[in-house]
Amino acid sequence: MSATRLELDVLTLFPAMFSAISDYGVSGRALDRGLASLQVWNLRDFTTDNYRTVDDRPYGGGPGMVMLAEPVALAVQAARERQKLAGVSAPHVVYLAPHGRRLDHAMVMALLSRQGLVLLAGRYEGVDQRVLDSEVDETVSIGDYVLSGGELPVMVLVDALLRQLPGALGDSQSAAEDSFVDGLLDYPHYTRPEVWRGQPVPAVLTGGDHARIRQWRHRQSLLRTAALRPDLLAARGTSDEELKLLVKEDS
Ligand code: 9D3
Repeated sequence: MSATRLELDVLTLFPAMFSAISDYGVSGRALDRGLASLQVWNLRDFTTDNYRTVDDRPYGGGPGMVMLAEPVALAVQAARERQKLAGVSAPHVVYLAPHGRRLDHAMVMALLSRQGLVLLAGRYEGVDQRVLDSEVDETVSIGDYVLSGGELPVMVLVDALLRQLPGALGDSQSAAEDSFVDGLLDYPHYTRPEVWRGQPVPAVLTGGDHARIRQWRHRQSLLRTAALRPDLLAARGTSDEELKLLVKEDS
């Protein structure tokens, strides 16, 4: 038994945007290493008229345009067929839209437990509801602000997924040590020089006592979370050991 690679299909009107995740950094490396496979489909290639039309005016009137159901349905079908050839019989279909459930770390991990994902990025005012009703399993938002389309949200989600795959991060990093995994914000970081414009690095970090360093960082994470995100701290609670750490001034 070995972990099988994550199969990802993206449906978009702007496939070129996805070089931002396939060609750079941790996400690009994860794909190069074959930890996941990413197929990007151009919805315009699934149009059925000579003008390659992908949108039309909304029934009932109102501003903007709506993406046609048929090209989306044909693209979802193509993605399902590719996933089947890759060994995924029933991929989870996710639509990125402002009305979706807000993405968080728990949702990333839940989506990661799927063998395959089909990710639909909308443009204009959205996609004809009928194809969403018949093809989409889950609708996801990345936060309460208005973007120009679903491509950046798809890339945010794919980046968050790929960095969790075993082998995606370098030896010195670990997804398990990421902020949010234990419900706390990250501690502050320092690098050379040891004194910069009169400001020294906290002495504990240059002292070589690794148990003390670990305690100091844990305390800094607790203090930062309490100050900046009390909601996160309330949600996870605080252990007796952590309360002791907080009052202990010299750690
Ligand atoms: C006035 C109604 N608008 C909804 C807030 C229309 C609308 C605006 C922007 C419909 C789609 C979009 C494009 N946004 C996305 O596709 C999107 C998105 C976002 O804008 N914010 C946070 N998460 C997401 S996921 C997809």
